[in-house]
Amino acid sequence: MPADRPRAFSGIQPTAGSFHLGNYLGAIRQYVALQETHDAFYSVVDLHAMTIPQDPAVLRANTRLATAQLLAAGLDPERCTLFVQSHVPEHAQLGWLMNCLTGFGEASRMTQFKDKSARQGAERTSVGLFTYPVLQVADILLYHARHVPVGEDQRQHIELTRDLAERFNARYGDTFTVPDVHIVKETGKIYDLQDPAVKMSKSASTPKGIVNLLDEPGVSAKKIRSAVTDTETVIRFDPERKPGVSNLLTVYATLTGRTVADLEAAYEGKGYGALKTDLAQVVADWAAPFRERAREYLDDPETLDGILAKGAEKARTVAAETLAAAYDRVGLLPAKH
Ligand code: ATP
Ligand code: LTN
Repeated sequence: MPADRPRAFSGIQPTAGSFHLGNYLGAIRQYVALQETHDAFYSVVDLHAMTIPQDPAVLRANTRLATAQLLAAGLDPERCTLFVQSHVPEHAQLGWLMNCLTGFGEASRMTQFKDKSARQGAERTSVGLFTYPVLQVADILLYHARHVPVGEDQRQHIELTRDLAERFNARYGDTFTVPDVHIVKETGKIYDLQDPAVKMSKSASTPKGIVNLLDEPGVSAKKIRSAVTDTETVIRFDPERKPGVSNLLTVYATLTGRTVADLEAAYEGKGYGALKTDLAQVVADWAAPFRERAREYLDDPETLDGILAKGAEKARTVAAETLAAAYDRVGLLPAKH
C-alpha cells in the first residue's frame, strides 16, 4: 500500500449474528470504497461489544461471522488491514490515557450512551458502556486516521475524537492526527422499516424493522412488503412528508446504482406494492452472492484466522509506535529491557 495515501479507520461491533442494511449502506459500503483510495484499517471491535453482556461462545462465533461478512461485502485483505480489536492490546492501553483526558461531563453528554442506558436502566448499564466512545477515540487516533467512515449516529463520537486529539496535542505537543468524519449524506441514516422516524438498529429495532443481510430472501421480502409507508399512493422522494417511501427509494437507488429521480420516473403511476416487490427482488439479488461468499469464509476458519493474524500484525506495527509516542509525551517512565 503506497505510504502517501491518507489513512482511514473504522470499527464495527460483532454484536449480532448478521449485519443489517443500515450497517451495509451507511458504513461497510464506504469501507469497501475507501480501500481503493486510502491506507485503510478496519477492525471488528470485540472490546466494544463487551460493553453489553455477551455469551463468550457467541461473542467468539460472532467475531468470525462479522469478519466473514466484511470480506463477503468486498473488503480485500490485500487492499486493507482487517483485524480484531482485542488482538492489538494498544487499543485498551491508549484508551486508558484517553479516559484520563476526558471530562466526566463531556462523556455524560454522549447521546448514544444516554439512549442506551435509558433503555437498559442505570443499574444494568456498565461503566464500559459509559467510556465506550473514549475507547473509540483511541481506536481512531492509534492509526492517525484522516477519514472515519461511519453512519450518522456516530458523528458525535468522531467530534469527541477531534476534541481529544486537539486537547492532547495542545497539552503535550503535536502527536495525533485530527480526523474528519466521513458520512455519506444519502445513506448515513437508513430507517427502521416499521418506524421510519428512527434508524434501523441491531439493538433497538423490532425484527420486522430490520433487513438482515444473512436472512433468507423470503424473510427479507416479507419485511420489505410490510414496510410502513403513508396513506398517499405517489412514489416520491420526500423524507419530511414521506419518510417510509423515501427510505425504500434510498435503499433501491443505492443497491442498483440508479438515481432516485430515475426511480421516481419509472414508478410513476405505479403503487407502493410494485415498488416493494421490486425492491425485495433487488435486495435478494444483492444478498444471494453475499451470503454465499460469507458461507465460504465461515467454512474455512483457517483462512479467516490467517487473514486476521496478518491484519493484527500490520495494525500492531502502527499502533505500537503511536502508543509509545503518546506514553512518552505524557511522561510515563519507559521500561528498561
Ligand atoms: P446499535 O444500534 O445496536 O448500536 P448498530 O445497528 O448501530 O447497532 P453498529 O455496529 O453500532 O450497529 O454500527 C456499525 C456501523 O453501521 C456504524 O458505522 C454505524 O454508524 C452504521 N450504522 C448502523 N445503523 C445504521 C443505519 N441505520 N443507517 C446508516 N448507518 C448505520
Ligand atoms: N462505536 C461504533 C463502532 C466503533 C468505531 C470505532 C467506528 C468502534 N470504534 C472507530 C469508527 C471508528 C459503533 O457503535 N458503530
